[in-house]
Amino acid sequence: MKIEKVELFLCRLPLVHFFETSFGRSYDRTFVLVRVEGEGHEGWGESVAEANPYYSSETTDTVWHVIEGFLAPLVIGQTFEHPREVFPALRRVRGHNMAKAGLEMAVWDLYARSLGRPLSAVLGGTRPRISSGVSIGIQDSLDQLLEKIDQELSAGYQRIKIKIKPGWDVDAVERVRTRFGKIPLMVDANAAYTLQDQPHLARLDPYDLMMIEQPLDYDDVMDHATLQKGITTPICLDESIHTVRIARDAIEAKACRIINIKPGRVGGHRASIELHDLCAAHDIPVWHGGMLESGIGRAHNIHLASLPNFRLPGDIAASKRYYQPDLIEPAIEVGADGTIAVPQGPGIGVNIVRDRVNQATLRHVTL
Ligand code: OSB
Ligand code: MG
Repeated sequence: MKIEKVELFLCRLPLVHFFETSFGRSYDRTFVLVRVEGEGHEGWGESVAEANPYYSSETTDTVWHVIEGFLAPLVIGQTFEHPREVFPALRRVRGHNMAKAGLEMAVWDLYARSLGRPLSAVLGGTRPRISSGVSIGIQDSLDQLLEKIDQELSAGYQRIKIKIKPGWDVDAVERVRTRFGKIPLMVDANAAYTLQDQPHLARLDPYDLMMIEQPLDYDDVMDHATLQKGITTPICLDESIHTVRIARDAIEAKACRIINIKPGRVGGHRASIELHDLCAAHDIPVWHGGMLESGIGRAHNIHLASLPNFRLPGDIAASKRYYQPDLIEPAIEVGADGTIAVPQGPGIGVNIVRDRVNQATLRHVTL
């Protein structure tokens, strides 16, 4: 399959509801879409970098710069037998996994479309529906948080994740448990604590949380291993897992019992499959994270989450929780049982509404 053309779209969409984590509140989402063309087919990817370097050091501007200047020239005019060859072809460029993933995932879509097969089948997915959970940001009050959780449970979601930070943690969990009992519940700290907070984090242990996600720094492994020895709540790593190699080290060091896979963080579908397989071999359950993607990135996530070791509900929820309207038709919907159907059409299996993409576009380039 020859890659003939790469297009980038810098887009911005307003969020249906603001989203607050330990590093701040956002009311909209800026992201880069990647469209590739080859041999009469197209493919779409979405880079999960945000406008600011708070979750990750990459931003929409670095993604643009790196794809335009360094990654696109490594694929345009090249022929790939299979999309698994793309990530290794980008190896000269160190890091910039979110930029690589946007491009690499577009080529997987292109390839699956050219075969007329759903992306999940090409990735090795085995389930027709995936389990869906929600990630609920920090709210203005605990009452508002309880209200939101109530709505999401009524909508059928299979697990609730709440964002925590110092000052919004043990009390929030206490209120949620008192009100909702034994629901599947977890927390995500987005690196808001240090090892010195261990006694405080141990106060979460009695609440029987499924896990605490990324309590310590974004580039740390060993402090997490120390922390895990001192608390009973399982640690799940998100930000720290930049590569399959770091995951291997983290598992070896017992720094986590669960791993969150986001293809954008590790460089795309190929690296995600390797990470998935590594975790399966060590009996580490994985789940699919989310980055407030539009329907394009979300559709990719659904296909990947159909692989067998995605044993826990992920942060992949209905389009209407994020964007109204979404960039795709039909919108992603969640059934009353809290599952999402894996689209069965070719590639990512959703239609991209070009008028909506154009409306959301701030900048465009054809390479
Ligand atoms: O840490 O998982 C995270 C969103 C943006 C950046 C980081 C994270 C998140 C989420 C949202 O938790 C998950 C979603 O897309 O619903
Ligand atoms: Mg997280």
